[in-house]
Amino acid sequence: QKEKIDENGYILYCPCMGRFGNQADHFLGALGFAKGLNRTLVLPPWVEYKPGVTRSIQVGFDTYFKVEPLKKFHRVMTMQRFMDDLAPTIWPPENRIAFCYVPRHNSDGCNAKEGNPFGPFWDTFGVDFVGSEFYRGLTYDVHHHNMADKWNAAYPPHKWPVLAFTGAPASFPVQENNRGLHRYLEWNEAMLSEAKTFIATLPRGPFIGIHLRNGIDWVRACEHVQHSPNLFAAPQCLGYRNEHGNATPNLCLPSEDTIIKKLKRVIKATGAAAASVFVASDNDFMIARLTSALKKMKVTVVRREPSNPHVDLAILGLSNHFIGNCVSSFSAFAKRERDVQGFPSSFWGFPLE
Ligand code: GFB
Repeated sequence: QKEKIDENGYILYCPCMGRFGNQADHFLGALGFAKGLNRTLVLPPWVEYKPGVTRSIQVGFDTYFKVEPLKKFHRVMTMQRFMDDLAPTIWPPENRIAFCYVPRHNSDGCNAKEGNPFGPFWDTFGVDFVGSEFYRGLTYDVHHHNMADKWNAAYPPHKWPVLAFTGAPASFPVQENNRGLHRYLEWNEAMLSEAKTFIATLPRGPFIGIHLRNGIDWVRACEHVQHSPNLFAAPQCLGYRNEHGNATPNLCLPSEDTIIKKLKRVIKATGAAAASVFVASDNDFMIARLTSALKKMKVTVVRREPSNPHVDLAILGLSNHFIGNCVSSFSAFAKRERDVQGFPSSFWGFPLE
């Protein structure tokens, strides 16, 4: 069955910044934005990068998530469906205008396809742009200043059925008002089943899920923490106005001592029943060191192989307690997913010492 046309128009965008955690933050913002403007949100594929491959790879939104639950909040459809069913009529090639805040790449246009992942993203759907539109003065914060009315006055849907954004129409990290939208973002059955299959291999009893973000890119990023008191996802623990302090090196890249102490405390609090620790990491899983440190507590420390970021997140989401990295948007995904379900979480190095 073909999709019916939404007279209120559509929002398209490229999740062109960062990897999964960044894109997920942006997704929640874009969802809130589309709801504010009352336009259907076209669900973009996730942009992924494979080692040794120069062009980004686009992975369908529904490869990981269910589409239906999002509809409880707002009208959405996948980009593939939009391009197949609707674009030929409401967004023909000669009408494809790219939206951006200001001109990009020292030019007079949005250059929406300039660079990676920009070009490969739109190429996936055979989209070329014939012009640019700058929306200087408008913001994505539809929760204040009648911003949605301003957008709709500037771009009425009958004249502008499609707003196609060069980057996500959202802030990073996710705006506080949009965090709760995570409740509509559910893993699909395939992802849940992979997570549950792994959990079934763990020793019987509660397990603690931990995220160790410690790859070289992260080590480098954390060097800037002194000058960025609310770096990346840090508002999730420090507060959006740094109510709970400024980011420290140990919050960004916790020491082994911090990790072990926190883990022991959480295991004790979970009760003698805590049977295992599931480690998700992009680099150093610390399996041997954690195993030896937790020996007396009779806790098994495990990882999942092969490593898969989405399955790791789905497992972290289902753990009895989650300990994450406050600064990482990857950790932030698990934290939000758990928050909306009332599951407990904590962060390395927080509260600040
Ligand atoms: O998700 P993400 O935007 O979070 O990027 P941050 C980190 C990526 O590293 C993930 C991999 O999307 C995964 O591909 N990764 C991290 C992991 N932790 C794990 C894990 O536990 N398991 C697996 N399988 N993979 C930001 C970037 O990362 O870091 C920024 O998005 C920038 O662009 C900054 O590069 C330094 O917020 O942690």
